[in-house]
Amino acid sequence: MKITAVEAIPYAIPYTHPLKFASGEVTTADHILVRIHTDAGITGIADAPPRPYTYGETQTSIKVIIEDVFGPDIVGLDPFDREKVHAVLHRTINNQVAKGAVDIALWDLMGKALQTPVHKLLGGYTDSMRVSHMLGFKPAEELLEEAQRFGEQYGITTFKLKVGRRPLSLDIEACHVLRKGLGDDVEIYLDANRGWTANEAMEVLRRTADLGLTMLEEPCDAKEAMSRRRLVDHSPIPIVADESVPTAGDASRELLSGGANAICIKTARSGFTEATEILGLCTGLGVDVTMGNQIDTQVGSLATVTFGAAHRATSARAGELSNFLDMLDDLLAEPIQIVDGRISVRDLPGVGAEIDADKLEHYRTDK
Ligand code: MUC
Ligand code: MG
Repeated sequence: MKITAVEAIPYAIPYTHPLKFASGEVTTADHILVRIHTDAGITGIADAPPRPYTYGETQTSIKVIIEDVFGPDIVGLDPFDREKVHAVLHRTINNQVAKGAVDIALWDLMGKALQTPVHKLLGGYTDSMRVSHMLGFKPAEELLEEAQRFGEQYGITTFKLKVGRRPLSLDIEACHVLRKGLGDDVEIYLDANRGWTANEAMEVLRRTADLGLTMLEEPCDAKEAMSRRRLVDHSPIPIVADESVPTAGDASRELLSGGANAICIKTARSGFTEATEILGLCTGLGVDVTMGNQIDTQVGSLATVTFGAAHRATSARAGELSNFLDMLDDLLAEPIQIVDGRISVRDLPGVGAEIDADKLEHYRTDK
């Protein structure tokens, strides 16, 4: 089987309400749908969500690097020769979201060619994941109402609260209101998206110490090496590296330098291949992992659940899989269902993301 063409299709689907966090805000899913075609008549599919404020990639940059740089150099290669494809991708540094989508589309091709679901090829550990819902910036009472609604409607009992605001009391109050309103059995953890300094994060941990929070993600810029290491050393809960660790090399640096003691894996920026390397590093070192959400569509969330359910360590914690619920629509032909707080893998060849052709035609912005 040979790759014959690589397409990077821009599309835009509005959100019903914006998701706000310390480093940005999302009002529209202005993503890229990647399609890799082959001479076997099989097409691999993946979604690329640009996060310009995080990684610097935009919808345009992802389209251009895939169509003008990566695509022409992987045409003619066999999708099963993954190392050859990765040798091409690795010549270029950064551009992790574009590379991640190419990688997932390759795995989709391999699964389809073998008539096997990719979650089986990757590890086949379990067939569903518990869902964690991400709560963006809102007044504390509205956050509580959203969490209670998601609990009642979908059975979700794990929430990641976006923090990183100043004054610190805004987020500290939100933590107290959520814990009081949700009770002790609900898991709550925090993600500051680099909004604080390490010392501010330390103060927040002190002032929320009695709330049973389970993790603090990317509290400050990982480059604040010394104070971040002090935070990691003194924190009673794991300090999770997220945007500082898109590659296995980044994860090694943060873990070995003491900048983090847990790692968030996102398939959108690491693909399945690099995510597997990061996971091996973490399990080898005895470090916890979480499956993160890059504010993914249903197509992207299916990729996350495919990888997450495939391995023991990635399915141990709830994965961040539900933010697509804030989108007005999606490209996925068969919508994802959240049942009793869980999302199941699809027992279809490949990743199982069948695209609704009419919706793609409607939402694509290049025609
Ligand atoms: C997260 O975990 O940080 C926000 C920005 C981004 O790149 O991903 C999201 C969620
Ligand atoms: Mg994060």
